[in-house]
Amino acid sequence: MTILTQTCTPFDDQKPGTSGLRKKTRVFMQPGYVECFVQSIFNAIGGVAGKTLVIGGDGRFFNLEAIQTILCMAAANGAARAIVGQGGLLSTPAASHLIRKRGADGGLLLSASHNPGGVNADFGMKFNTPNGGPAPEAVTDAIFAETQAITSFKTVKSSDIDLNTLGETQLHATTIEIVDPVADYAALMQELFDFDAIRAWFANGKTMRFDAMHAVTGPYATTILQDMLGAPDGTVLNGVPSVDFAKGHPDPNPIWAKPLVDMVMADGAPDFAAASDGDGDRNMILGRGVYVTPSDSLAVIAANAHLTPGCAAGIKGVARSMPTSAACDRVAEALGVECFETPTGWKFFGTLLDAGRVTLCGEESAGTGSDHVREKDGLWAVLMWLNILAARDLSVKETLDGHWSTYGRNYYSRHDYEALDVAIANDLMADLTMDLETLAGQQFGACKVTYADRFSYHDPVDGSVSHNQGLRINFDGGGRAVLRLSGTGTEGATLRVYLERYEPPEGDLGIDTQAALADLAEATAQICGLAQRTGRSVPDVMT
Ligand code: VG1
Ligand code: CO
Repeated sequence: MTILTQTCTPFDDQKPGTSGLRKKTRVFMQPGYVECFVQSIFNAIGGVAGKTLVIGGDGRFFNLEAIQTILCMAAANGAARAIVGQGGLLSTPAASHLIRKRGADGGLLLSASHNPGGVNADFGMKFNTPNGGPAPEAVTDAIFAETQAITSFKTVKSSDIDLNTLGETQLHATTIEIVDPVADYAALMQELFDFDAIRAWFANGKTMRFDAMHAVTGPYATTILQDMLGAPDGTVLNGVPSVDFAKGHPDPNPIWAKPLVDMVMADGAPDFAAASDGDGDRNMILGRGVYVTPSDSLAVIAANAHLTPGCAAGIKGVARSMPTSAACDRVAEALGVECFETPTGWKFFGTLLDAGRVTLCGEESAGTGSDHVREKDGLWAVLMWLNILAARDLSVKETLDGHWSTYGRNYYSRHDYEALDVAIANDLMADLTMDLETLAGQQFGACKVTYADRFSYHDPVDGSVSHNQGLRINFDGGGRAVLRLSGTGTEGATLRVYLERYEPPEGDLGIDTQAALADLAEATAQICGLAQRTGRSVPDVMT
């Protein structure tokens, strides 16, 4: 088989964001585009000769084509083995587990996560390192540098590899191994959670709905919840992955998973409901009549994790992204364990997890996970909740109310302003950055700024520093607003405004969230001149 060296043009793109490269699908479909990025990854990690790679994606449009391209390039670049999920499928957490379990040298994960899929929607690709986690900044910077200089890639010509039949085939000197995408992951979940207790919970007539949103978790949830845990058929909704997620937006939040939220708020609601995103790393937790914010979910998990076999010895520490609410900080304090505040993006948890400093991690954007893998894990969070509910014999609402009456409540909401003009959004952030120091002591409506700063992170494990990770405005009385620009959007700029206010256990724990944060939202809009600059007075999405 001849190895072909073909020319390509360097990228003129901006730097990949928090989760690798995300673009319109048609951008990825341009001849040589995937090749250029993949060769850049290979070059940046010192080549793949003799190495083992895990490859899989969330099944969206172009997943299979991209995998065929990658396999030809892996063969041309001398990879020893490519482990591929059957049908090209691997959820992000399952891929993370497979990389770790098989001692692979890394993985290529194909997904644009919660972004819509289809020829006119989004596609994405990222590299995970041998620890199973998303590449840290040093590696993504090296990949980016390669994309700016690359002039050629290596490939072989081959007819399509059969991705549907389990077993091994050979492509040039590379062994291609097709594996069941669910089996290893399901076995890991069985080790971490008390499946007998959860099975008994279902057997006692408790009900659940899991919305896979036509994305990758369908097969995982069906196997684990229905086949292994005995939940009746019909527990998993939208469980067959589709290339365009049935034209939906596979983002498990109250906007995009509204039918599920409506279901738990209506008569005849199930005891528990949950959803996951395109690639299976996010989660939404619901109970009868109640939505649990991701920040609260992390805190509840931290307070109860010891009830599950995987965390029976207690947790070592907790880490949360900076914009995530401080609800888990209070639990960490009560448990006497460390709590870390990291920049947005799972890659920043990797060093803490590898060093054994933390057991649990979470982000306000519906990401929760633990040291069992190096990605956030949607189904893991769902099983964690099921295990807690079964162990405590409480409803979701009782669990949450009990938590607040012990620790107090961090009212929390994120307001997203999407598809803004990039220059306007950049100017807003730049001007606010300039003004930060002058804000202290100023009154905006009902709120007075105490201090404001720009978040830089000093990794306590490897000493690396990441600057410019969001603007923080703190208000009298403990309220807080955080502003940052999204690194995962594919259209214009997305401004995220994160609002938070703490109410102690003896305070009013039953206020409507948006009402509780209205003054803070108003003050923040005034501070950054939101309406004048963007012409927007209401966010596109509030979670
Ligand atoms: C968003 C979230 C962030 C998350 C990232 C990837 O990033 O805010 O918390 O880690 O998506 O999640 P940004 O830069 O758009 O705010 V996933 O499920 O899309 O891999
Ligand atoms: Co995701």
